[in-house]
Amino acid sequence: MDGKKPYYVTTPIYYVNDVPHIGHAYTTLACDVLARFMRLDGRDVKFLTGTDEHGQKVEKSARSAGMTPQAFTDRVSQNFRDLVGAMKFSNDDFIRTTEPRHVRACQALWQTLVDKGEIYLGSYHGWYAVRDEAFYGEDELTTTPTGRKIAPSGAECEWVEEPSYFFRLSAWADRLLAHYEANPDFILPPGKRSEVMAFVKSGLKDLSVSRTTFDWGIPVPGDDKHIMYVWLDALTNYITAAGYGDPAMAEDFSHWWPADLHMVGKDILRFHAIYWPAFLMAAGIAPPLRVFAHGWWTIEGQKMSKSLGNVIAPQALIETYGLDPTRYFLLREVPFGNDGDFSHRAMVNRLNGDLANDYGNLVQRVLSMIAKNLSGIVPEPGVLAESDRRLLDAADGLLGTVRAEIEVQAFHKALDAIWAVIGAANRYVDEQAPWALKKKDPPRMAAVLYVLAETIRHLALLTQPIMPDASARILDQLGVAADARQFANFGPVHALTPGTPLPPPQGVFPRFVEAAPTA
Ligand code: ME8
Repeated sequence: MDGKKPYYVTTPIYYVNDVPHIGHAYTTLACDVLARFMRLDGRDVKFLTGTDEHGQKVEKSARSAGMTPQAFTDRVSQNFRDLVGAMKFSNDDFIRTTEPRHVRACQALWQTLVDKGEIYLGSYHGWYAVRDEAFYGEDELTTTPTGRKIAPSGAECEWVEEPSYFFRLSAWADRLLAHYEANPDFILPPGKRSEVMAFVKSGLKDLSVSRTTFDWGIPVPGDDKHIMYVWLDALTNYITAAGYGDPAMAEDFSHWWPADLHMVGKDILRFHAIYWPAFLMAAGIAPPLRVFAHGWWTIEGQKMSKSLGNVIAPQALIETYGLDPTRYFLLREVPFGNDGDFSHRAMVNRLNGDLANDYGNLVQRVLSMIAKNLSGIVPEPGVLAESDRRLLDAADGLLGTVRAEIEVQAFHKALDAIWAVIGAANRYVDEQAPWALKKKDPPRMAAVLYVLAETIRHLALLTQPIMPDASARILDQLGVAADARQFANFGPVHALTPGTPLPPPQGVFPRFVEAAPTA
């Protein structure tokens, strides 16, 4: 904590009953890119992910695996930690809701809500979907010919009748609406904000926040027949990790909270944009600054499901296409916030088009000309022409553009802007034809290659958050020191130093070649 502006970003905490797939990797990847970007931009970053380990759904999965819930969650939580390693996520913390720090924070929040008169004892009777760990009103359900009740998410509901504590959610509708009005960017994208507002305007009922018919969860303070509703438990993770409920961490909590961003899938927006700010406001805690709901991926046009057998493990993508192309594809292919489809064809087009042909080829051409024609030494720029300045200014100006897009989680637009400069740089190579200048005008060839190398330095600095390995390899090949890769090194002041010897160039983005069909 050194006076730099803090940036706190969180992923949803994942249910451990599932194996990690591309949907989970997507959410965490978006946060990873934000966290890396903000660190490079000089912010003090906290990036949190973790696992949601309590509740009926996890208890059921443990039982069918023939294990105790604790042993089961200890084992499967590891799958999500392995994903962190495989995708090179740079999270600063990994929270498990079974940890003592989290139990303490949940009980502290509960007690505060009780003290403020926001929780009361009653009894619940209604529909509950274990798959979603959510309560549904009769009017939201459809009935199958055999009488089964199905939630809008497709999850089957069961009838529940039991004593329960309630949170006075109904009393918070007006204050929630006032909060959305006063903070137009609290929920993004805007279409999702309208949906949430319409839902709140239609009226909120008090929310059942404890259960008595199973016991895998956090006991209600002073009444341990009840365990806390798993969503109250799960949402609290965001403040647990910031230090809430631990007097020794009061200073950390005021440093990190409110979080800058909770990144979530559209399926769980209601919990984050309605319940969570209401719990927090009721406890006298500031709501997070933003909740962004991203879209869902389908696979080759189909919903991903275990029964269809089309669930894609991120590790499989990494093995087939490489880590950086996978990271690039996921954030480039689909406007962030929309649903998207993953297909092999689309992936190969991006890999061979944007990466190999555009970015890779630019880097490769320039570095090999410097190696061949200039003995691998950064040349003197000499006097710059108008066209040189134009390209350098475009590269320098990218930081502001990309920063503004990243600020609103528009990854695709940030990448569009970067690729526009890659396109301009490739056109500049063709126009200037440095290969033809070798004999005709060597100082001009040196100037052109210097301008290009400097442009590539800017591009590689900016692609670090999305493609950390490839960008590092490019910066290595340009002789950019490890401590000169922050965005503060943008612009002419920190330009490449003429006379610096460069290592021999190596390709960074190989083309994807389809395996020959086997007979
Ligand atoms: O909901 N496309 O956890 P979860 C894109 N434990 N994203 C997808 C996806 C897909 N096909 N499938 C899943 C929970 N996701 C709760 C969260 S937070 C306090 C508690 C992503 O394991 C998406 O972000 O079901 C979704 O919100 C998240 O995985 C849900 O993970």
